[in-house]
Amino acid sequence: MTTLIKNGTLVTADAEYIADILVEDGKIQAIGQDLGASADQVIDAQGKYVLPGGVDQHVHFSFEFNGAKVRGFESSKAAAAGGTTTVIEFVNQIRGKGLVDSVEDYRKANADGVAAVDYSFHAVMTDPRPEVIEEIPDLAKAGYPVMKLFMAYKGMFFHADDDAILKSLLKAKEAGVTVMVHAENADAIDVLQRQLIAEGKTEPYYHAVSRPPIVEAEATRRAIYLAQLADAPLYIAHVTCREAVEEIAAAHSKGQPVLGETCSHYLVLDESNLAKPDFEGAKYVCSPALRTPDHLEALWQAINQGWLNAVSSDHCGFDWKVQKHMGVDDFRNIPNGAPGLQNRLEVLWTYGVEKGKISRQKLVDVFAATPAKNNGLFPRKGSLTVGADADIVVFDPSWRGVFTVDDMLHDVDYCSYEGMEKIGRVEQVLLRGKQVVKDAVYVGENGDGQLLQCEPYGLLYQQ
Ligand code: DUC
Ligand code: ZN
Ligand code: ZN
Repeated sequence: MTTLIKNGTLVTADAEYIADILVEDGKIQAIGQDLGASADQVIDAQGKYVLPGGVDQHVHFSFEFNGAKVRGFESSKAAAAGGTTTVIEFVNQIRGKGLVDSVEDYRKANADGVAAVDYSFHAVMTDPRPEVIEEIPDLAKAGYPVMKLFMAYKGMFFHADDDAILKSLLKAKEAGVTVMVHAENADAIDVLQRQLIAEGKTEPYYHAVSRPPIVEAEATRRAIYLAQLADAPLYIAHVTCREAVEEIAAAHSKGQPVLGETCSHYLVLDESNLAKPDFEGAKYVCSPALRTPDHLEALWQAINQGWLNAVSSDHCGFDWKVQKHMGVDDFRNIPNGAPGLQNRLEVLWTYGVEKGKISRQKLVDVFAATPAKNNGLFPRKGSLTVGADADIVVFDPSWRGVFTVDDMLHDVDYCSYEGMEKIGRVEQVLLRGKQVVKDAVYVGENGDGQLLQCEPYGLLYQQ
């Protein structure tokens, strides 16, 4: 089966040019002019942009919060519909089980044969016994070379203290495993939350008040110092504020291998969403919290500076009607997380490229190329090069409309960007050569995705 994508403007992380792409056996076979006159299928991309399929290095299909569980891998078709052809999911280590076994057992039961796009995992260490720390190098051998620790969430089983983080950093660097942290000061949040609840401040808006930028900045700085102590690279998940960016930038300027990501919602939504009436604000309860508008500009700048090298979705599919309402009397019980798997590219295009915040090359860089590098998947993923997987998006920049839940395939009863302007849309998507989006309609199926083997030390790839 051969497919020719002709007359499109190819956009990669470092170039833009008009060319045809010939796809054969799931790979990019050739890039050039006047290719494949006899291709089985032809997609005319005249007037459209042709991008590598996105790599979303931060999604949740198994996160649980006070017994509420997010939508699973069945909903990964939303990724394909939004131009993301690779997802990397966080899997909590099961107490009493090893890191690799926890991921493998979860994968077999939940992802294999179900995922609609290609996939891999980050192990979340929850049980830092000495033998678990010793096991960290096995993650690299198993193809899961980026692990995560939660500095936030005091009292929850996945919370990690400094002891676990330092030991992980020391062991991880031996094997090329990258440590990623969710950086928020769990004790400070707990104190502020108790105080607010005691004052009767129970509404969703107080979620943001209970975890201000400084709790993120403090944990970011602490993690950076621990990484310095261990002489190990460090990756900061979902950076949301100027203060945390400044910590990363300072470490970076000293030559310390510290980088981070931000997420689509932190770039375009702000804490005023949490104040929406009739409990609507609960839709926007995610952690770290949405910030005041001035922080958004700092994040765009950090992307352009390279301190934040990826934009993820942190997709977390809790519904509003039932699950978010668990916290109707106490914001602490609102499941943390917001859906966004399908929206990353169109948000970055509309509010990044169209508003002049980032170039098209930078969009491809943070949407596809660098998340692929971070996770040891480049150039197989995130690039338009001969021999790469034919994960390709044809994007129509002339489309105009709005984001709406009616278009979402994420199986949740709301869209985080409901009613917001949308410029451009994902029109065609190939996943390893198979067309999974045709004329903006999802035509793939669960099970189209394949497990990926990630190579260790993706983060240092970029130093
Ligand atoms: N924050 C979220 O908002 N959702 C999932 C996990 C997290 O830390
Ligand atoms: Zn997190
Ligand atoms: Zn997350």
